[in-house]
Amino acid sequence: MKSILVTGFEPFQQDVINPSWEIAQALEGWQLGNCTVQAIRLPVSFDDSVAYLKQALKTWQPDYVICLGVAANRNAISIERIAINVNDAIIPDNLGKQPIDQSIDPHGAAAFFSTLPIKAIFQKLRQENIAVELSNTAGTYVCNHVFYHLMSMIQHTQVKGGFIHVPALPEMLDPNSVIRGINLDTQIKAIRFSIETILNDDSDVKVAAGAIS
Ligand code: PCA
Repeated sequence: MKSILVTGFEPFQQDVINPSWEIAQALEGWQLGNCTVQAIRLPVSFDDSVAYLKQALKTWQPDYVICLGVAANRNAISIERIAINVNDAIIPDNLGKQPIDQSIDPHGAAAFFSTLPIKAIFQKLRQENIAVELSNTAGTYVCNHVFYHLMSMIQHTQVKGGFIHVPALPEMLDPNSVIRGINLDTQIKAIRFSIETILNDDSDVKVAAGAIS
């Protein structure tokens, strides 16, 4: 048996729901071939999120890890390419901590790359007509922090991992907003397709999905 750990976050700022946890929760126990999904909810805290993740890796010993978080200003499922070694929080986390221009790990690498087949996932979601983009920044808040620690923790192991940002749910947004969000069913489908892609083929594909600026 293999396992895939899917993490989601608790709500933060004024929101009462975080789609990343709704997705992870919906996928808990889902089996695909010989692989089972384990889900955990991470606190939106620079310190505790990493402690929870570390504990989950120890407990579940997953073969794959997908960390999910919401990026409410985005309109598409955002496959993250890179985690950078900086915290620069424009709002405090749920425990009041607000690091500004601090290294995540003063002795660590400047950045880590996702080891998930990001282009294959991108291509699969595009084929399924789900709004998707490749992203070169996971921000500098708790999501990037968790992504960086994840990649650091699994770097010398066989475990493959990465981060996907999801948009807000339409009901979380101001009706006048230019951002439309994506409904929960489609978001769950998108992460199911992502898992399918990861399990089908560990290797990535060469399709252009970068950015000029
Ligand atoms: N999104 C935030 C933190 C938790 C979440 O779901 C982020 O993008 O950093």
